[in-house]
Amino acid sequence: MHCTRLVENTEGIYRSIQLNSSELLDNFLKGDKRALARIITHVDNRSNMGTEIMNKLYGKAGNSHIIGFTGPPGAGKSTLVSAVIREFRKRGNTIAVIAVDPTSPYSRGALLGDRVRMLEFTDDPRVFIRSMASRGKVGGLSSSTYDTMTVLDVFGFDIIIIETVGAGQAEIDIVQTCDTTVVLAVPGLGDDIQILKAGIMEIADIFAVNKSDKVGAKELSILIKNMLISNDSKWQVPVCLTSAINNTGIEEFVNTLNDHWEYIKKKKNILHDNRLQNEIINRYTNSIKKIIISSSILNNCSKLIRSGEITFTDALNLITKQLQS
Ligand SMILES: Nc1nc2c(ncn2[C@@H]2O[C@H](COP(=O)(O)OP(=O)(O)OP(=O)(O)O)[C@@H](O)[C@H]2O)c(=O)[nH]1
Ligand SMILES: [Mg+2]
Repeated sequence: MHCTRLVENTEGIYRSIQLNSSELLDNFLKGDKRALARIITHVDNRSNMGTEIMNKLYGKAGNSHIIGFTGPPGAGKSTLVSAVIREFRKRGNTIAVIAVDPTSPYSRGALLGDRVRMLEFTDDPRVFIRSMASRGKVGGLSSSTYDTMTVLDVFGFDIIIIETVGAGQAEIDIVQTCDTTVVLAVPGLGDDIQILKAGIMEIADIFAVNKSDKVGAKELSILIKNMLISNDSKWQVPVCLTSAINNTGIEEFVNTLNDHWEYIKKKKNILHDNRLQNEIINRYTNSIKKIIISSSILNNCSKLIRSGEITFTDALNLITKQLQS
């Protein structure tokens, strides 16, 4: 017991002082970054104190510009995010980053690389970086990631960036959660395949063709532009060329992020709407699956379809009716 506590004491002396939730919350609301880190740990561990604090914070969020960065592994997401942090800091904005690892459930801590890359910001009190595992929820963002976003929002960060490897569901979750979704593409990966991957064109508010110092970047940006279906919306998805390591195109890219924020701000979906929707859908999906699996209706209907007694549509209607009753 004692040992466990010691292991958890990653924030030093501060952690050994036992604060109750309202003291912790007071410090947090005064802008204490250690209190922020501690609250996130509580939220991540799903502790009672975490839940207690979250219930007080839910109503206060909604001011930060939440930006999602997604794209294939190694596209330069973390490097680009670092360059973006530098640019936003130059402009006086405060910024928090959550690096989500959606890949494997057993690789907690695998994002050490990202942490190391972003070490240059550890002394800046206006930058906060946290790595989180997506932990279980198939490919998507975990509940504690949503909660962490809320915590960071209430703390008052102007910008919150979520970095996630493009892995299907995580991308979709990002769109539902972020105000601005940036999709990274890089030359040399077999262009069309990476872009055409399930619905990626639809989710991007902004494309960043990173590694623009490499051969084929310009061609790739033209290809993407041509693939973008122009719609009636006032926002036409821009394709930015960036070279994160050479710091080129970053100013323009950050201007584009701000342009989208100006465009979307008025109709910003408060995080909770999306999260409530996601969680309710998950809950219902799970309970519906349980009902279907535990009943014989699926099996019976399949038999009836096979024997020609009912059609597929009849079966669908029958099952839906049963679920609603
Ligand atoms: N040539 C070139 N290399 C870059 C650029 N941006 C990043 N890289 C390199 O690409 C490699 C991967 O960069 P990361 O920032 O770790 O990429 P990532 O997308 O965050 O990777 P994961 O988080 O592992 O998916 C590193 O070696 C970077 O130095 C760029 O603009 N040009
Ligand atoms: Mg990364």
